[in-house]
Amino acid sequence: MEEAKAVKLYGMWASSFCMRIEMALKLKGIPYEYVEEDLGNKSQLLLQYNPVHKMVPVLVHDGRSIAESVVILEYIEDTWKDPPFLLPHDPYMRARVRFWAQFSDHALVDHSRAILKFKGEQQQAAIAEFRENLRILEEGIEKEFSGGKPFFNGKTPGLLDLVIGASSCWHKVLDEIAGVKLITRENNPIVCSWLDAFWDLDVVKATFPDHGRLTAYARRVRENALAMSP
Ligand SMILES: N[C@@H](CCC(=O)N[C@@H](CS)C(=O)NCC(=O)O)C(=O)O
Repeated sequence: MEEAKAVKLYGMWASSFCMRIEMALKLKGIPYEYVEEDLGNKSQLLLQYNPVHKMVPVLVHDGRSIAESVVILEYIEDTWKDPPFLLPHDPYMRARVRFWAQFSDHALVDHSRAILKFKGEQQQAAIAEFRENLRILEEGIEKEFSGGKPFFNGKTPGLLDLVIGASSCWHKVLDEIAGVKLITRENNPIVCSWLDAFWDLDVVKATFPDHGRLTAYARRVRENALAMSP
């Protein structure tokens, strides 16, 4: 109980950035307390813990806060040193994991947001960019992590698996909203077979929100965004 008090995660149920952290904590077996934030009415504590970005996730460990999901994942790995490991031991391969995690956040997540919030030509352009970046990612990780099976990290998922994998619950929602199939077995065989293994993990099943609830939430976000666009 004392230990559970030591780690708190400030999150929001629909945020895949927060899901990454929940999955990492569960994988590592770290007890934590989850605090749901209302992003429309952020708590004073969230503003105090993340004054720069004012975003979730924030991890608070023994009263000290850490923001930015990838920074938090690295902190978890550096602090709880027992297996399963989230990063490879070799410094070069660790750097490659960080590179692709950063690429994925910019090249996939940013375009996912655009697919959700735009329509017409802008949405079509975001879909095309997403697909092209997924192709680049698939080619890159196949070359660099082909030894890693079934995960990029090997037998157990690591930082890169969590970063790319947590977003995948949103890809299914975007398929429905945009009437497309962003990831297909035909175009993305490597990503698809890796996703099969990822979705099969108990920690993933226990963390991903209900698809219907997430889709309803996404439709509301989209309606608001479209209502505000000129
Ligand atoms: N780069 C950040 C992104 C986190 C992020 O975008 N959080 C969103 C929820 S998905 C948020 O807190 N948004 C509130 C806001 O923008 O005011 C990370 O990796 O942690």
